[in-house]
Amino acid sequence: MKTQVAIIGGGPAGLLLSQLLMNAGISTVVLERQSREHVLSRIRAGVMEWGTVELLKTAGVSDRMFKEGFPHEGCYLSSNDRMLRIDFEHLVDSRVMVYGQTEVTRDLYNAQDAAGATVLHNVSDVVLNDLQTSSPYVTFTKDGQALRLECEYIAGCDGFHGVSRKSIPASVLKEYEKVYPFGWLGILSETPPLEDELIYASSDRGFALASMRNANLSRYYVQVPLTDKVEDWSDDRFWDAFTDRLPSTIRGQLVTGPSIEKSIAPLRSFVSEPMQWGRLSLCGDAAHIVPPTGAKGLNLAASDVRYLSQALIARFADNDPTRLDSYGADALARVKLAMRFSWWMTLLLHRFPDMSAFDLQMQAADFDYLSKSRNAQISLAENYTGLPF
Ligand code: RFL
Ligand code: PHB
Repeated sequence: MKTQVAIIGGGPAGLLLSQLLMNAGISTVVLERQSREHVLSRIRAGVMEWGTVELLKTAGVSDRMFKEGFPHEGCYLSSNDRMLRIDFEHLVDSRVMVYGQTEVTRDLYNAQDAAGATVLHNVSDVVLNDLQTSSPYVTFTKDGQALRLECEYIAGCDGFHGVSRKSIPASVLKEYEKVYPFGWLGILSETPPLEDELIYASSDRGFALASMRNANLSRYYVQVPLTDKVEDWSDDRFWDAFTDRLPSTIRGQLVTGPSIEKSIAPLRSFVSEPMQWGRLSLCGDAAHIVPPTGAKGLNLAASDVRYLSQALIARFADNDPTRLDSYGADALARVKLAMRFSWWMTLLLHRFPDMSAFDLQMQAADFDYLSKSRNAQISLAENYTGLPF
């Protein structure tokens, strides 16, 4: 098999890259380890920066999102009983779109089908070869058959546990990581959302987040110790803990019901450098992970794809390799800013097990400053709705 760009991983980053490149007349093959059903069963992100929304529009996959998604012009932060609304619209003239990652991925699969894309599922033994030459290739197994895909460039969009990052020699890779001493227990429930906008709730009992998917589908999270298992959390226990962390003024609004999904995700910040090595470019979770507090994971994947698609299009359409040469550095600079924001928002809102009385005072002062300073709110709004490219 032969293509111009081999894409490892058929999650949102890989599919979006494939769609943008195909729209520009560049051939792609996507290799995905899982089945399509499996990829579409993963419940993940829910909030998109407007830059991500615009990129999906450019890719021609935004019709359903504009019909079924919910633009939000603000969000709430609370600290015990204090509630603060961050007004994106007035502070930075921007907004976000609430539309599930699962739906984005579904829209991308449908668009790829319509474009006649080659997306191979259930592939295994993916190995990237000759990355430092102008004719790299990928070997893999599909339906018991050993196959070889020749290409000009490889995009590693295979998530945190993929093979792409590991194909860069350890002597070249630098990795920076912070593992947080807690996770998020998330549930989906067919109940009306607590509020019209998201609530990031900090309290003496820990953090909670009230998010949503649609008018009758809520997505709620609570901070839990890393040692907890999903089986430890009955629905009743979840609702008690969640309610307890909300400002008392809004507790009465909460509608509870059975959970239809429940999972725990550990929180970490991770970035590896370089994001590019020879003919391999990494995109999305393959190169970096952020804690979900700032809602940046999917948005960073989209941001990388934006830089890489433009660079590859310049390379193939205008024979201009300069943007491709600087892809790693360009993408990484924006990644680091979003990592800083996600880390800061995590520190602002969570209870860490080892917090001293001083740490607690400073965290409370951070919230107080945010509630009193329009400049601090502008900074939060600017970062949350998405920094420029
Ligand atoms: P993905 O989605 O992990 O896709 C990678 C794909 O590669 C495949 N793969 C391989 N394929 C071939 N060969 C191999 N050897 C392979 N190894 C892996 C995998 O099967 C998979 O299909 O990475 P991608 O595309 O970079 O997308 C990143 C996003 O999925 C991720 O950043 C977000 O979900 C993070 N995230 C959030 N991001 C936001 O922007 N806003 C949010 O509100 C938000 N909330 C969240 C989140 C992530 C969460 N969890 C569970 C980690 C909430 C949660 C709870
Ligand atoms: C979600 O709806 O899943 C969600 C929203 C905002 C976040 C994280 C997750 O910061």
